[in-house]
Amino acid sequence: MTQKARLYSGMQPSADSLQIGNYIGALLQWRDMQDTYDAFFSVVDLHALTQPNDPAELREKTRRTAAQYIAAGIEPSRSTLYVQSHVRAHAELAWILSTITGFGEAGRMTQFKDKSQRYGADATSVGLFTYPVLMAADILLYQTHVVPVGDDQKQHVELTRDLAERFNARYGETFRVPEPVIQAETARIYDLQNPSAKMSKSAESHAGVLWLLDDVDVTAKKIMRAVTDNDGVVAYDREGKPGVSNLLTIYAALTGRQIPSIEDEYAGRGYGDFKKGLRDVVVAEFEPVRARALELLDDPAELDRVLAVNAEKAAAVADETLSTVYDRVGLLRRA
Ligand code: AQP
Repeated sequence: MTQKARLYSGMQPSADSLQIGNYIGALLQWRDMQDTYDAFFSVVDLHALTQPNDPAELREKTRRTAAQYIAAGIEPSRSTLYVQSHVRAHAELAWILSTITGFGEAGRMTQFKDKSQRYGADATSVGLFTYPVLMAADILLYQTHVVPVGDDQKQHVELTRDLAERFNARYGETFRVPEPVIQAETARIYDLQNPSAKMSKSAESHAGVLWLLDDVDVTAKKIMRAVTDNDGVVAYDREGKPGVSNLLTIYAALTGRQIPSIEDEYAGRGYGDFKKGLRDVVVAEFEPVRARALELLDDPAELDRVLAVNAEKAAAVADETLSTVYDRVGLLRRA
């Protein structure tokens, strides 16, 4: 039997619910890839610490994120679905990699530059600066072949590749150099109230965010109130008609249909009908996922047990890599 290539990806538990962009841009693709690859999906709680968090809420968000992975079809018996902090090797390898990362190199990461500018120097932590190094550790620990990510994470995967090559050149072949799989632009979802901004868990206003765990009537209302334009034509034009184009993207992604066929269906029918159609599609998609996630969250002990089993599977792989790394860099083994 040929060995499957390994895949690694993760999401931050940065909200009580995931949003439809996480679902379309990540979870649906993960679900489709989990049989082709030996897939590792992590809830990256250590990364979430780079934002201020209430400890009890972070724990709850971590469980909720894991429950939504499972509810969306990531099966813990087919994929390794675990919580990042349950595998200590992540933080340990991040330290080692930080010692071979240039200060200037880390400072060039655009996500850090954007976020640190937004927060100001005093509210910007060193953790936010080294975030991409922790991400590199996540990926390299599993000898990953492919990393499905959004376009905004491409630079972090490039850094991961550079660090892997640098380490290998300095200490001998240790890490597989991973390839990014960049999500198609057609999988990028924008805020329903501000369709020039990416939909985000940490958006300031929730009015334009479709949460997986929201009540269906809340979701329906948000879709009916989505920003469109004045020409009344259901047509895709990302520049000229960003609101309608975004709704078409969601419609197409959830139904598997091509955008022109949806445009044809709603030709001459106006935005009201189109939004009702989309509302029905989204509600039908979300309802079973929401119900399953809430059911899983009703039994946290069982969910924690599943996560613990998967953390052990992950740790077995990660510890092996870390132990090689410790030897290569010259750390004395404990007798
Ligand atoms: N709007 C989006 N459209 C398509 N894909 C998206 N993703 C996020 N937003 C969209 C994908 O979901 C995964 C989430 O990764 P993350 O939790 O590490 O953080 P993120 O990319 O920054 O996502 P958010 O929702 O915007 O979270 P916050 O607000 O916490 O930063 C990734 O695969 C991403 O591409």
